[in-house]
Amino acid sequence: MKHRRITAALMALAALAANAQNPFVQTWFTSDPAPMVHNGRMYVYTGHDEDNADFFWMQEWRVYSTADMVNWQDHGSPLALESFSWADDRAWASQTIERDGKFYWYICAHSTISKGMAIGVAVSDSPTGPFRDALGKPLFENGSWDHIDPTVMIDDDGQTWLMWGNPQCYYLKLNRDMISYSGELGRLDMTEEAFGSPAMNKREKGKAYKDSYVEGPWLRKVDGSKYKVDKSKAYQLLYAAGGVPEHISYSTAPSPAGPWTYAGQIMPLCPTNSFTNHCGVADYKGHSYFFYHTGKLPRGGGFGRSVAVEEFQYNADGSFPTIMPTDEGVKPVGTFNPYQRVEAETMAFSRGVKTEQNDEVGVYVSDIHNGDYIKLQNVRFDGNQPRLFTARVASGLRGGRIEVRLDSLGGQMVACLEVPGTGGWEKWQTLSAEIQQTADGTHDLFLAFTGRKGPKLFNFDWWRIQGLQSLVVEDGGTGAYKAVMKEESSLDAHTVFVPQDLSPFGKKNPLPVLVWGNGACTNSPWEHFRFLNEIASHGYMVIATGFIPIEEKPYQGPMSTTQQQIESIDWAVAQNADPSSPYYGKIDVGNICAAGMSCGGLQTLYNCADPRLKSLMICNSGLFKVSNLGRAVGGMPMPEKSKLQEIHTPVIYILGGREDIAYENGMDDFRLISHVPACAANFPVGHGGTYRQPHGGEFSVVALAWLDWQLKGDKQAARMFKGKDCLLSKREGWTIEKNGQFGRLK
Ligand code: FUB
Repeated sequence: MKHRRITAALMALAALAANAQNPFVQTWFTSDPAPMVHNGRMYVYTGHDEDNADFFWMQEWRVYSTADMVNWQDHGSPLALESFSWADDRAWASQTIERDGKFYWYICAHSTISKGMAIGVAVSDSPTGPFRDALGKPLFENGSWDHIDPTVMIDDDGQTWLMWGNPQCYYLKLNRDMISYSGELGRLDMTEEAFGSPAMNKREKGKAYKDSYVEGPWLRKVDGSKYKVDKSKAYQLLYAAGGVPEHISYSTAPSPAGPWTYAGQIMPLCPTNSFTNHCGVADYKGHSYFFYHTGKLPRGGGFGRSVAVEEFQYNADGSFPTIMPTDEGVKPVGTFNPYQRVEAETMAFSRGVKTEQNDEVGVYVSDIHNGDYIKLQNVRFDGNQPRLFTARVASGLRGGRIEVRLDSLGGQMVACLEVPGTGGWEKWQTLSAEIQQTADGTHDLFLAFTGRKGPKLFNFDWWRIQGLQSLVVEDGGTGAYKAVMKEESSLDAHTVFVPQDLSPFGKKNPLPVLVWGNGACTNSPWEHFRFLNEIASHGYMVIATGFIPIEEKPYQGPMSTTQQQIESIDWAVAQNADPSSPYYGKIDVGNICAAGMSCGGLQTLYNCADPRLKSLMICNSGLFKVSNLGRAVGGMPMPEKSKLQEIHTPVIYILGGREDIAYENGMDDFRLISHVPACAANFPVGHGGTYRQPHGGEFSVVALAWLDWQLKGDKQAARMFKGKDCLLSKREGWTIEKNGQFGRLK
C-alpha cells in the first residue's frame, strides 16, 4: 500500500516536472515566502511545514537564493525556535530586511512568557546567517494570539514600519537600530472601505461583503519614478483574504498608518491544494515577481505547503494585475555556470532527494535513492569544452552512480561517476569522472542517481565541471601573432602556447615546434609562461610539460616526467596529420627544438637522441659531474656525461653567468661537446633567468634568435650568433663562447 502511494506521488511529481518550475523547492515543504534582493541575488525566507503534519507544527525557518530565478540554492535553516529562548511553538511567517550591513529577520512564534503569539527579531551579518536573537526576548507581545506574520518596510524617509496581525492588523514604527520602537502600538482601521468588510465583530450577519482581511500582510511602497501612482495610493498592503480558503487581495493608502482603501484581488482562489495563501513581492534584474504558496507537492496539502513564484507586470499606475498560479513558474534571467564549485543543494527541480546540514560541510543533499535526480536549468558550457565531472560524496552503504545527462532525464549521458561506499554517511570523498562527450551552448543538466533499488545510495555535498582552460598572457606577446596559452583535450598534463589566429599558417608557413621542460621538473610551466608565450607570438607552437598555470603561483603536485617531452612531440606530429585537428597541416614537424630550464634541461638532455629533433636549447642547466652529484635534488633525471655524445643537433646553452648554480655543469657540458655545433651564452642574472620578466626578458630575445635561425633558417637571426663580432657579443651583459664545430652552421 505504502509503495503504491509513493509511486503515485512520484508520478505526480514527474508530471509536474516536465516543464515545471513550481513549486520551486521540492526537498522540503516550505511556506510563507518572503523575498529579499541583496547584492545581485534573490533570497527567499520561508517557513518549514513538517512532513505528515496535521497542523502548522512548524519548528524552523529556511533560506533559499538564486541568481537566475530558476536554479535555487538551499541555505538550510539558520533560524529555528531554539534560537529564541522564549519561543516553544509555531515558527510561523516571517520577513527579512537589510539595514546598515546587517540583516534583520522578523518572526513570530509562541511565547513561553506571555503564552500568546509574539513578534521577535534575529540579526546577522550575512543574509544566510548565522542569525541570533537580537533581544533575548520578544520585540512585542501582550498575550494575544493575533501577533503573527510580521512584514517590514523601510520608507524613503528612513522610517521602518513593522506590520502584522490576524485578524487585526497592527503596526510599530521601529527605531534606526531596527530592534526597538517608538510610540504606541498602532492598529489599522479594519473598515469595509479599507479591506472590503469591517472587523469580524462588526460584520452584519447574512451580508455578503466584497472581501475581508485575514492575515499575512506584505507592506510595500510603489516606485513613483517608474509608475504614475496617485499619492493617495502610494502604499500597498497585500494580504491573505476571504477566510478559509484564502486568496490574495490588496489595499492602498497615502501612509502605512492609513487610511487604507480596498483595491481588489491579486491572486484569486484557485485549486492549489492549500487553504492558506501568503505572498511577498520583489523586483529582480528588471522583472517583477510574486511569491506565494500552494499545497501542490506530492503528499502536500494544507499543512504541507510549497513556495511558488510567478512573474508579472505592474499596471502603468503601479496597481497589480490579476496573477494566476502556474506549474511552469518563471523563465530564467541568467545562465548557470557549471565551471565553479556548485553546492549539490542547488537545483531547478529535483525528485526524491532531501537536504540536511551539519557543521562540517553545511547543507548537503541526502536521501538519494535509485531513480532520484536533480535538474539544473539553462547551464552554459560556452565553448569551454567540459573535461571532468567532480563531486564530493559520502556513503555509509554501497554507493551508486551519478549520471550527468543533458536536456532530459533520458538525454545524452556525458559522464558517469561511480560512487563507492566511503565508510560512513559523513566520510566524504572527492571523486572525478571524465566527460566523454562534447557539450556546447546552453542545456538543462540532469544529475541522475542510480544504484541498487531500495536502499539509500549516498550523500552529495558539491560538484563541479572542469573545462579546458585558456588564457591570453600579458598582451598576447610582442610578436606578429598574438598568442594564447591553452589546454588541449587530446594532450593531458601539458600546456600549449600558439598564435590565437591559426589562419596564416599552413603548408607554406608551418609552425615550428618548441617542446619545453620546466625548472625543478615542476608539472606546470608556472615560472616560464611569459617566456613561452612570447616565443609562440613569433609564430611557434610551444608545448610545455605540465598543467596550465591559470594563476601564477607555485604548482603543488608531483614532479613531471621526462617522457612528457616525448609526448609533446608525438602529439604535435599526430595533430599535423589529423584532418579533424585545427592544427592539421599547420605544424612544421621537421623543425622541432627540445628545451628546458634547470631540471627541465636535464630532461631535455635525456631526450636528446630523439631523431625528430632539429635543435636543443639547454637553459640554466647542465649534466651533473661526478664531483657535484651531491647537489642534485631527488627525482631529477641524471644521465651521465656520456649522454652528450648522443646529441645529434646543434645546441645552445643559455646560462645565468657565474652566479647560476648550473653554470659549472652547463659550461662543462659545452666544453665536452665537440661532435656537433655548440655555443654557451651567459647573461649575469643567476639561476632564475629572466623568464618571469615582461615577455620573458633577455632570455626570450636570445632564445627567439636561436629558434628563428635553427628552425626557420632566418639569416638575420643568425647574426646574433655567427662570426667573431656577432650581435650577442655586443649585447649588454651577454658573453658567448662557441665550439670548433659552430663555424660550420649556415
Ligand atoms: O504558516 C503558518 C501560518 O499560515 C502563517 O503564519 C499564515 O500566514 C498562514 O500562511
